[in-house]
Amino acid sequence: MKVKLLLTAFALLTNFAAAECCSEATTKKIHIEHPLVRPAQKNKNTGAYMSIKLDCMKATDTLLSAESEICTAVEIHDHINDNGIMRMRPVKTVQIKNGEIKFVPGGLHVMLMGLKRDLVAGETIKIRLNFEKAGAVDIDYQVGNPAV
Ligand SMILES: [Cu+2]
Repeated sequence: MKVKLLLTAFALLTNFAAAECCSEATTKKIHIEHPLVRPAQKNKNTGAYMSIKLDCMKATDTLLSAESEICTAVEIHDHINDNGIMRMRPVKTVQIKNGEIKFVPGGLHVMLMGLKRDLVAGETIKIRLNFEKAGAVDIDYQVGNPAV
């Protein structure tokens, strides 16, 4: 019983130490860098890319879903190597660990399905990212072709 109590106390202490390092980083300090959506025509699908950064390396958060008025459905996709062919597949959630995760062509991306209108390079569209800790984050995505 005593041992269990000690272990609990230790767990609480270590949790506290981690929390102190990150302070509010796990809840609000989330940054979306280089948000970009590939241009595409009405009724087609397209991909959105960005880097999701957290202030603290030890902080974690999870991207639960994304939504946008611009299309009929939004999914989070990843690519898997299927016998040498890269295929997209939907993923339920994306964990952000070690402070950063990148959404890039050929990797993770936010898939905008069934565009309601043409997306033209140079314009800006809104996508909402829903995080477990940070909550809903509205981001302006530049429409343009990725460098890679
Ligand atoms: Cu996709």
